[in-house]
Amino acid sequence: MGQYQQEWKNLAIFGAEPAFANPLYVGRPNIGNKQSLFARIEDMLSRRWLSNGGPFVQELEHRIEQLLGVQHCIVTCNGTMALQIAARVLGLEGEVIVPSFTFVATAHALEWIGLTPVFCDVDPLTHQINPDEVERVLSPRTSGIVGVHLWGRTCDVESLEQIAKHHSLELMFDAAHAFNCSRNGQMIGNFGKLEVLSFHATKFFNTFEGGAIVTNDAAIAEKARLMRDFGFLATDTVVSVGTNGKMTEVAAAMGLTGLESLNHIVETNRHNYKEYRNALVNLPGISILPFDEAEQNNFHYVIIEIEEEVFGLSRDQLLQILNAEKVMVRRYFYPGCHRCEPYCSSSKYKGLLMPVTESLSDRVLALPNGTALVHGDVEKICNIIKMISKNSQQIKQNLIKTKAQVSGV
Ligand code: T4K
Repeated sequence: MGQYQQEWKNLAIFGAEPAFANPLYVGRPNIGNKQSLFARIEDMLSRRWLSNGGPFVQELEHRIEQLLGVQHCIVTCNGTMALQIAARVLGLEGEVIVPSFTFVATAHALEWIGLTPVFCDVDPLTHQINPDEVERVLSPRTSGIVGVHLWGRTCDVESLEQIAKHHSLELMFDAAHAFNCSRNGQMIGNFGKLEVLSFHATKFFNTFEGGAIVTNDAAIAEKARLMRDFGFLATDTVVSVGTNGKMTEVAAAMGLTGLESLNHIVETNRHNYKEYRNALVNLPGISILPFDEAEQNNFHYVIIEIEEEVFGLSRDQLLQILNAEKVMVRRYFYPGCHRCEPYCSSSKYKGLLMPVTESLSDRVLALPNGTALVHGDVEKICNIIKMISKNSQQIKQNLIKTKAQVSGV
């Protein structure tokens, strides 16, 4: 399979058989040891304790606190709910600044609870929230900033801390991509007032659906625990408004099982990322987003940028060609939150331009990674991309011809 060679005429987009029999997905879940999971589920069923702060949830919170060196972990039913609870715990009101180049949940979580997400642009090299842009969109109505550690690379925490301090703003982080990552040797989870994690099925580490708020502030942790459970302090004692953000025992069982395989997942991701990097690094018109290897990384998101003029094909053409080969690359996070509903149709956001976000969301592709890939898959994907690069002009002309034939022009 490693020797896989393909002629451009034999691309599936021109009618040949796809290179892969089964689709290779970005976000294919990493599954730990099944026997270990089944044993935990057996325990859970025997004790008939399925939710509401059961032993697996407590153990998972403890394990995550240890792993991240953080004092409090409050696990939730998903990352979006954790963001909503977090924003309420911090008492955010009015406007909250978020990068536009992120998964739409970062903005929706705020909008959902009646806040106004104010979008700012990102840095073209790192893709992270740009502190200068944060300052540019500040207003008297701003109450907080949600930094995002996009792709598990970390954002400029120190500059955001300075801005937050200077303007008396709350600062929290959407660390949905950054579980088990560090910044300057400090684990993500320890920055801002709190950080939010996602343990969705497609993430590096999953609990089917799940998330967490992590913080070193005991008062914040206490409020978050109450809000996660309808505001119940004890049986029959409701002391605050709350919601149902609880994680189930079966989700926590999946998490505890996943933690046992964490090193294996990181090593697999690192190996795949390096293979992609070595194969694609010198391809004209393709650049691969680096990881800072002095830090701890999960190596989950392998991100490439396509410069159409140099590569010879657009990002969307490359996506179509690879998808036809059953390599299900994704154009995360197209088209940028400010160009999604309800924001793009709202008068509040009229005329909003985010040049870097718009350019990146037209250039970026996420490649498959994780333990679902088998030996040889990455090499085969890279060989296809190399062949496309070498023959981009003929492929482009034939794509145009094929399109013309299909539309009968
Ligand atoms: N903040 C950020 C920065 C985030 O990225 C996210 C979530 C959140 C906040 C919110 O956290 P959660 O509330 O989700 O915990 C996926 C995930 O649904 C989403 O969790 C994630 N970010 C986002 C980056 O990716 P989609 O729309 O790409 O999902 P979908 O269904 O297209 O799945 C992606 C691929 O994964 C599919 O092509 C197939 C594969 N897949 C998926 C599932 C669920 C599988 O192979 N097996 C599976 O079980 O959003």
